[in-house]
Amino acid sequence: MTSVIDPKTIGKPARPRRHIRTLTGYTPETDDSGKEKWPRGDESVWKEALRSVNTDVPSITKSIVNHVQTSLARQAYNLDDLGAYQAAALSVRDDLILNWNDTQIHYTQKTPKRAYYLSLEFLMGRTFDNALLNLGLKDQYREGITKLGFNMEDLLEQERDAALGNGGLGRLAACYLDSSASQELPVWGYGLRYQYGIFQQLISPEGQQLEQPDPWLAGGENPWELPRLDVTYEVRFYGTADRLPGGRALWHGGQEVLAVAYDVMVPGCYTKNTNNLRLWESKPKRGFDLNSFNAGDYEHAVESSNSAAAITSVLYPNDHTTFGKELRLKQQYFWTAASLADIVRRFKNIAKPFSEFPDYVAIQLNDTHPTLAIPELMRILVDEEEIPWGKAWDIVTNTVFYTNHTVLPEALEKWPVPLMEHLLPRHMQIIYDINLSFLQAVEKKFPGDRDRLARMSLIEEGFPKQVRMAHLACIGSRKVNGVAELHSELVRTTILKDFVEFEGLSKFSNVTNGITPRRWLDQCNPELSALITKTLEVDKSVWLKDLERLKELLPYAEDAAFRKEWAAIKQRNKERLAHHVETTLGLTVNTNAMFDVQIKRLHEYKRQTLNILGVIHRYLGLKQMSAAERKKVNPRVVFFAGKAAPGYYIAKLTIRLIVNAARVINADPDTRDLLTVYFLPDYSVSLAEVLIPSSDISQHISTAGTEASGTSNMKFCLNGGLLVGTVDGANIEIAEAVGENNVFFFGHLTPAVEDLRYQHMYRPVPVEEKCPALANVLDKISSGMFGDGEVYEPLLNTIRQGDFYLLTDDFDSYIGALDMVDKAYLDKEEWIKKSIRTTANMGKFSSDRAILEYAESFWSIEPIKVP
Ligand code: NBG
Repeated sequence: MTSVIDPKTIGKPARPRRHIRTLTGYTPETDDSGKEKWPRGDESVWKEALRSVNTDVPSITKSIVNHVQTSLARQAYNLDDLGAYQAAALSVRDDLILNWNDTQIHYTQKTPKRAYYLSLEFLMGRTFDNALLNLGLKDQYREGITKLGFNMEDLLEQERDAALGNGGLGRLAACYLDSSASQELPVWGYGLRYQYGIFQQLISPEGQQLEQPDPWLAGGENPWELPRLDVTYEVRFYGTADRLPGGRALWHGGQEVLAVAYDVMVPGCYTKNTNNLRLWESKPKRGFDLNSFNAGDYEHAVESSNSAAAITSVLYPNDHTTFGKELRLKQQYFWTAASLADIVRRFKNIAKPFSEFPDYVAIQLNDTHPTLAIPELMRILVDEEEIPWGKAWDIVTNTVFYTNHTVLPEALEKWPVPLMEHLLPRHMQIIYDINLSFLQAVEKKFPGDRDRLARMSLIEEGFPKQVRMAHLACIGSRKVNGVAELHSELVRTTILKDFVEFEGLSKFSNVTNGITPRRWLDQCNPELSALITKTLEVDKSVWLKDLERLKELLPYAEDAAFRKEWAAIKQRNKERLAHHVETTLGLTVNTNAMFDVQIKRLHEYKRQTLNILGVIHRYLGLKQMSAAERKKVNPRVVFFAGKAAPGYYIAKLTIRLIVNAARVINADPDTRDLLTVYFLPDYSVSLAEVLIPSSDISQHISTAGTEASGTSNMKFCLNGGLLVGTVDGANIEIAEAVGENNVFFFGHLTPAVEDLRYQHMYRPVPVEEKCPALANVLDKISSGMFGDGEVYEPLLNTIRQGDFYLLTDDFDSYIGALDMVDKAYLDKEEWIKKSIRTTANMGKFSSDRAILEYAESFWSIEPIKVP
């Protein structure tokens, strides 16, 4: 049969296709008496064959072996750890699918209001262990795996991290998914299925960061996702938008690509509820661009099919910077368009008028990356559903919510108008239309205030003009929030001040970030989790879902036997980390020393540089001491880990300095029992899971007012590590919760920062005068103590001149704080008490609390338990 295409239809938007659902959403029909009808075949034969989750060891081993035989086509003779992991993972996947299916059907039947979390990044890490713990099947699987002749820990190590994120923002999204499922909330995530996640970091012999692609899907099938080749949408780029009468427009021509869904199962903790993370992959539409194909331009057609596949090929590895790259904007539109098409389709299935859309749908924008959801929803409502502009705007602004994750100017997204006009002509029209009525309203409230209009406009004047995405996200949303108290205050008083004055304070609020205690305590620190369960005398599912229960540990700080157990667990976690370093890097770590950890993206504002300069200062001090003096010193091991954006020259120099300083310091026989430094390459979620439980102290030392929240600070404290930090982000709330005497604060406060920067600029004081100790460290680096000093000049000059991140202002008090740490650590019993009290007071920082705040205060959704 030949297919015939009407040439007139080429390049025109297709008529909306009725979506045929095959896997999710089927609901039973009822007969005349209202009884559910069995859809086909013999009901009893079906029911006999249906299975439920395998919970006993024999059915688990049976299922694993079945996958060895069939899915892997292997036998006991040729099964290695990787194969055994794959078979076990497929077996767990089967169980997850059962729960997932029941959950989706239940939601479809009950039609609750749902929330959709749109995030360009989901930093999930490994799934196997987490799934087993949430299903409550870890012990059974361990037993089964042992009986089959394998070791659980070895199999867990086989899994590759799903690293579809840069750092905190993506990991937060992953924690929120876990909490949504665990709290039985109908929440779906939407993201992109990148072929390459965050790059792998290698360190060259000179100490340079090198980047290598992360083909995380290359190992074959990913058991944690379900390809949904039947769920596809067409997404258009470029072309022309012709305005029609009545405010509508027809957008046609250009390039059309296909979005294909991959569903990732997100199991809740000790509940059947298993939510969905839908990731989109781009594919060429019918393999070719029909426009070019029809015009006889075969080569261009093939080229454009490559460019379709490129859209979801790689995660952009920049954290806190934007580059205005066309492909990045394509990613953003591709993902929001596919997600909205899917959301609208699901809404239309329940056959309600669009005026009720906000009663069924809440859309959360994770930072400005998905802001195009606002004009895209307007386009769908106005152009496709023929809803009048004003009504459509009401629907949008009652559906969308926006979370801001940074006030750093370099991270606030702006897109050049010419690029937008070219790539998304219809959206640019919509943005202009929104802007006009918005500015008219502002003018009405503040007549004649032209500066204000210029400041608030969605369009920033300049060459080229730029679209300010944060402004669009703000005016298109029902609520705007920051991620910690201080940060939300800064959002209200700095970047969105004008909007607060125009729209009123009540639209702007705060939801302090949280972390999931399932992964960040139960999974990464099983011994501590077991001790807590034993001590609280409740099932662990209880306190893991109600983290405030940790408060009940407080009295045990006074119990010497409990303290001993607590300290022994910390010690074993230190040994676990030491073992990891030994096996991966071949280095021996002194586990009798204090472990001091700073792990996060490399960024000037996070001030890893301050840390390494402090380490060098300590080293120089040790070198000057007599043997007797050294005996009194508290031995310390300092760990660093983190990736720098590939184009971030200064951050890469910091890595180089850390690596080379470590080399010199660790080799010095005078000091190496007292101070060693490690840079652990290729930081990941899995590496964090080993590092975090082992810390005595961790460092969160950003310049005041720059770190929106931070979430690793919460993870360390939950695991009984003490915090060294500046008065910034969530550090402040952590100190409030655990007590200021249990944290080590230093540095200037946020209100002082602007003045200090002014001083640096207009009344500079040489570092030699201002901070001689720091000047001495800088001199030693320049003079070649850690290899060619010239190499580091650009880094050192950022401190000597301008010093935007205030290292010269904070260095002395930083060293002072570390001295306090040394003193406090001498009193071991008191230290352990601090550690216990810290953990006990971390209940607030569960992501369950955070997600419930979103659900109740913003989305108005309720838990819905799957029976
Ligand atoms: C980051 C902030 C962190 C915060 C996470 C999660 C961006 C743009 N922001 O402080 O820097 O913890 O978001 O909210 O990645």
